[in-house]
Amino acid sequence: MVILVSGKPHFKKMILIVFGVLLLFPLLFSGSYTTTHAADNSVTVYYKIGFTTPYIHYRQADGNWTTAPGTKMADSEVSGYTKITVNIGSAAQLEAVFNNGNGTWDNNNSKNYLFNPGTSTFTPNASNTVGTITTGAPGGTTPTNPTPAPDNFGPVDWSKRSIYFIMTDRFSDGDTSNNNYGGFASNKSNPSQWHGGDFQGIINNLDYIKNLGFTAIWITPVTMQKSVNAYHGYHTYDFYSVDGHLGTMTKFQELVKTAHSKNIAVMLDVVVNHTGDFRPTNGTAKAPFDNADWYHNVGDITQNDYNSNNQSRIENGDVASLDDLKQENAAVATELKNWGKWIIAQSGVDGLRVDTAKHVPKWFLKDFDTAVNTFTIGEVFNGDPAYVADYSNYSDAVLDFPMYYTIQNVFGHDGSMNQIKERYSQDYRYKNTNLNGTFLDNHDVKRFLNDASGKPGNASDKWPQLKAALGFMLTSRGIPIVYQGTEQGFSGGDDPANREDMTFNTNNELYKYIAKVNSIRNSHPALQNGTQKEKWVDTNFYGFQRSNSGDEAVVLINNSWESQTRTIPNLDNFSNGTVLRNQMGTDSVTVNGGSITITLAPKEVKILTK
Ligand SMILES: [Ca+2]
Ligand SMILES: [Ca+2]
Ligand SMILES: [Ca+2]
Ligand SMILES: [Ca+2]
Repeated sequence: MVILVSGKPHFKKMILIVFGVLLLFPLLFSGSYTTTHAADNSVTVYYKIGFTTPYIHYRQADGNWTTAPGTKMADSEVSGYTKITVNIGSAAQLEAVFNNGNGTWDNNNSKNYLFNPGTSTFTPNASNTVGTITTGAPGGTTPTNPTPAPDNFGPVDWSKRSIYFIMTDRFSDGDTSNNNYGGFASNKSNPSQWHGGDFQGIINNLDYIKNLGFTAIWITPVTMQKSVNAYHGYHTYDFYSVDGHLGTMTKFQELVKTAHSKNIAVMLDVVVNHTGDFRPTNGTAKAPFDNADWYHNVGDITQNDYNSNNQSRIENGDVASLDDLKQENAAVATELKNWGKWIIAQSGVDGLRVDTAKHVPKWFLKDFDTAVNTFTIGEVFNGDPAYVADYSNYSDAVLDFPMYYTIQNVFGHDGSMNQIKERYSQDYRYKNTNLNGTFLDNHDVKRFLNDASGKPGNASDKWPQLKAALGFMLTSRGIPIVYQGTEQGFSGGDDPANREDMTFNTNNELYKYIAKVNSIRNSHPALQNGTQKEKWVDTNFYGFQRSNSGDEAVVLINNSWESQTRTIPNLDNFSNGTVLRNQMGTDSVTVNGGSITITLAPKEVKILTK
């Protein structure tokens, strides 16, 4: 039935007419309300968009009808459909009619539509007469794009992996047709705008990454953005859509499957702390994140909040005006967890990097980790292990910011190796340091080569410092993470200078160096997740041994600009006369009474194995 109303002056009259019709029918179906159901008895309805702005007028859990025109239906994760979930209390079915919010109705010829508990999809008839109801979400039980076929990759032991970190927009443009998606044009001459990198570009360069020796990639967030400046992906507009600059969900699935075929695991960056900066003047993120009650809205976190370690402000305030999500609203927590499960099921990724974790309540990080049932590693941007390490009890692991600062001091500024000993002295605070994400730099800080002091008297000579840092990081405890471009000698400063467009020169000396260290790491379980014992430390020299089920490796690092000779005693598990070969070169050394005497060139790293 269609009730034509030509304009607002007739609106009250329309409501009277509508109620005259609708109030009768609930009585006809009153028998539906005699069955007792659980309190969480709910109905989810997908509405295939016929009315441009559809409303659903329905009988609520208390048996009363909504006030006409009812509830505006929110966009769903399925393109072309809106969606609503209604608690029907003790009712057996949901009774509902649809309208355009302005007097045009579709109400099953005045008999109301009836939806069973669970999920249904309603498709209006093209001529807007009686529509049809099918069980399940649009296209079947999976509420959107094709589910990737299982590729038997299985659960990933992240403690054995090494990660290459990709900022997708700045990596490789494999499909120029998507560069101006949504009207947000790519402009490579502006470092703060989209540059065109995409999933296809990553697919095209997976062998570049594999040959560099990495066994995993971490990619920046894939959710739909809504800004010419949100190329990085951290300003979500629509959680349930993939940003078109990067490609489609189908292309994302292809990326994951292709990576898996090359034994490369995939970690996805996710942001559950905030959306983009939409409130208060630019609307909100897309439904269902379009409710004011879903945000804290208590203003920005101030420098004073950080300085005074005001954790409630750090968790509830906005990070740089980004709209802070209110996880203590149960609807928000549920939606974020459902979204996390959905994006994993859809894409087939193997783990999540949780952005801005120190701004998210710890209890929610734990809930989220449990719900998504995969590996989660939190970004807790803080140099104090006493603050950072506790987060490893809520996510599976944390990015090791304290170690980042230590590496910067020791290797970037020729600091004392005793700082490494000091850093390791705090390892007891973490749940499992073999899962700490270690890094020299990332997209939020100056690149190592920008910050490093260089050789005394020749400050531009920084590569020896970088190689020593890489040699340490790629062999020591934790999951090593290398930011794209490190292997090309990129040296950008603060954001956005540190987000250079990639180049792919496999002859670069740094590319070859990383590939070499990674190949040694990949063939030695001791260097992946073996136990680690310090064997030598002084100002200029550090040595450690790692052991794993009979596999042994000794790593020695000279952090000075002069050659250094040391006798390292007390090595484990080597019989007298054992020859240890330096896998980074051609030299070898013989174990004598558990000791070796060895000379390292300036800034040299040696990796000794049998
Ligand atoms: Ca592109
Ligand atoms: Ca927060
Ligand atoms: Ca805001
Ligand atoms: Ca987990």
